[in-house]
Amino acid sequence: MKYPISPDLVAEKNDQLTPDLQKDFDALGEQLERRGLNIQALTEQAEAFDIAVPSWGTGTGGTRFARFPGVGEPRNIFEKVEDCAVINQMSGCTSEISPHFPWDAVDDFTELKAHSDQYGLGWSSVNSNTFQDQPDQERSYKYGSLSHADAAVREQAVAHNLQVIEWGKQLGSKVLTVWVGDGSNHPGQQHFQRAFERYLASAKAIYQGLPNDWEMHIEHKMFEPAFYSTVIQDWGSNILAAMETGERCKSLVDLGHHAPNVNIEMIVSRLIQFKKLGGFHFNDSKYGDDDLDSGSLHPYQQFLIFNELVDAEHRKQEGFAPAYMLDQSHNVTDPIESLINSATEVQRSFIKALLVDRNALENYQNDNDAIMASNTLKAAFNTDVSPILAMARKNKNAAIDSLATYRASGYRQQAAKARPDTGGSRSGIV
Ligand code: AFD
Ligand code: MN
Ligand code: MN
Repeated sequence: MKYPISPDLVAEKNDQLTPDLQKDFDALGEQLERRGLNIQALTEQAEAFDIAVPSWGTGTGGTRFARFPGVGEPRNIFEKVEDCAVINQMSGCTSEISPHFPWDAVDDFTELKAHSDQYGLGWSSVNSNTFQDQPDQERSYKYGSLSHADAAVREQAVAHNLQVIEWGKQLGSKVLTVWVGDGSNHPGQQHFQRAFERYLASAKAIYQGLPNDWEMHIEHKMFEPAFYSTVIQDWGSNILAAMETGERCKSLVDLGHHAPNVNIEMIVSRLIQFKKLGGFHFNDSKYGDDDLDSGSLHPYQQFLIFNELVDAEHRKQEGFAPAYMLDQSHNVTDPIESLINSATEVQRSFIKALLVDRNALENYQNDNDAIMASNTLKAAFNTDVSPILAMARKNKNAAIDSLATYRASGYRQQAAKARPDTGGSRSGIV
């Protein structure tokens, strides 16, 4: 196994931090025991938790106004894999990469798979891209792709998705995620029903080419790049499309793709109930598709989402196995640091949700005791589970203090030397 950062450095830093961690861990363990919770079991759950990193998140993002690149940015998918290996080595909970095509397309996928294998990394959902024109492309997506009025454009977009599945097969992926920018900027520009009908026909054509052990995930987004209407605007359109398309077609929830203040946890519950929750793109948002770091603004909302997920697991809800992925754009931070932090924050929400006393909550709900029901959730949310997360990292030979260890390694400075800017980075675009 190959490590981008010296395991000796990680061990040395961990050794320094272990005595204090052990004290904090034991104190928390005692407290949790009084609440009927076992810290060892929780630590094992933290160790088993995994969330995929988006390949494009390893580059500095930007807005439509400007992009201010950092140093040592990955220039191709091989270098993105190396950065993902750093994130996993430090966080201990990101063992898979989600690639975006054609951005990450290579001539030899066997070579790419061998490259990721040596770092112990796998591949999660493959993402198609019909929201941009590529240089070698015959027809334009300016007015849409899977829902375009011209059948030839729709066929081209379907063919691209089928190609992405083929690439994904070579990497060992099992999920195709489809997000389209299709929509309209002016009232009257597009016939809502006809556009949706065309989308559904295209989605079915892709689904026909989906291997039996794969899922297709549809991602909704309220606006952008279309600013008046989008074809898959909300979870309603999404679940309808997933239901029409087929059993293994499910909805993907990107936290930034809803109107402000929408109750996302309830959307999650509805999707779970109808076996249509495919997965997540985690990020945080204040205004729209901000793609801010997970848990940086609304950690309670993220916890409430995990409360629904853990509840579904607790009830052994049939067919429940959502795929977790980050989808963020890092404009002012080192993307590696943001991704390490974000993965940990999502893991934190998961562990906190495991602390909820579900029997007590159910009783309070049945008794209409609103305040105690709310306090039951708050008791879990207000517990600092940092020692559990740190111990899980230590047990997996990841870094107890991920950011400090990453900074001490000098990885970014070395990358800056090894990867002079070619002006060709295609990562972190949106
Ligand atoms: C978009 C969507 C979608 C897409 C990504 C591309 O969230 O997941 O694949 O950004 O950068 O806003
Ligand atoms: Mn997304
Ligand atoms: Mn997005």
